[in-house]
Amino acid sequence: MHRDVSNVWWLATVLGLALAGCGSNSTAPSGRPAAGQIAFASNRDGNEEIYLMDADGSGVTRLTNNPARDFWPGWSSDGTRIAFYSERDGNGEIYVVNADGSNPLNLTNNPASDATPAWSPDGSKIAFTTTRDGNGEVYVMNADGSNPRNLTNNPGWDGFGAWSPDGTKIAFNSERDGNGEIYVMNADGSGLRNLTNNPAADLAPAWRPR
Ligand SMILES: [Ca+2]
Ligand SMILES: [Ca+2]
Ligand SMILES: [Ca+2]
Repeated sequence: MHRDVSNVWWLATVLGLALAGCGSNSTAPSGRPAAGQIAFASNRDGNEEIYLMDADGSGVTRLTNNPARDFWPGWSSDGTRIAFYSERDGNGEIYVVNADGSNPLNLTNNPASDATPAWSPDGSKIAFTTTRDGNGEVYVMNADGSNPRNLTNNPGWDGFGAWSPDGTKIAFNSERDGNGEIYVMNADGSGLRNLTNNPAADLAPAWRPR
């Protein structure tokens, strides 16, 4: 089943957006708010952009600024960078920007939709969903965009890769049996296992952190 992953904005909303801590507003030794910061998407300027705010809602900063849709923020585990989805070149691509908004980099470049970036726990790789092969697949690329490779490779819709905390496995959503199921595979695509098996839609896996 072909499905354009750019049309699942609703799912990003259902899943919740990238949350990094909650609590008081004091400053940690790192210089960041002790309670953390929250990346989110908003169309308050007329189209979707990536924003950052402190956990009490203060310090709102816009990290992107272009007329296309930018959403789906995902933090690097060290909190220095945010991967996100953007349509600024006319179709969905994965970009990365520093947490201060500097140095935006385009990591994918093809006419298909590339979406749902998820950073590996060690920061070296980014999993994403792409339709470049004609249907949704889970790909992994190096964090600089090099060496993209297809981990799923079947005619059903596969997407929404989620890393295990130790970085050895990726859970994902697949419709290869005709409806949504949760699967898990090793981070190189081997060792595929089907974890759910029922006629209802199972989707949007999220691995519990350590
Ligand atoms: Ca925008
Ligand atoms: Ca693309
Ligand atoms: Ca597929």
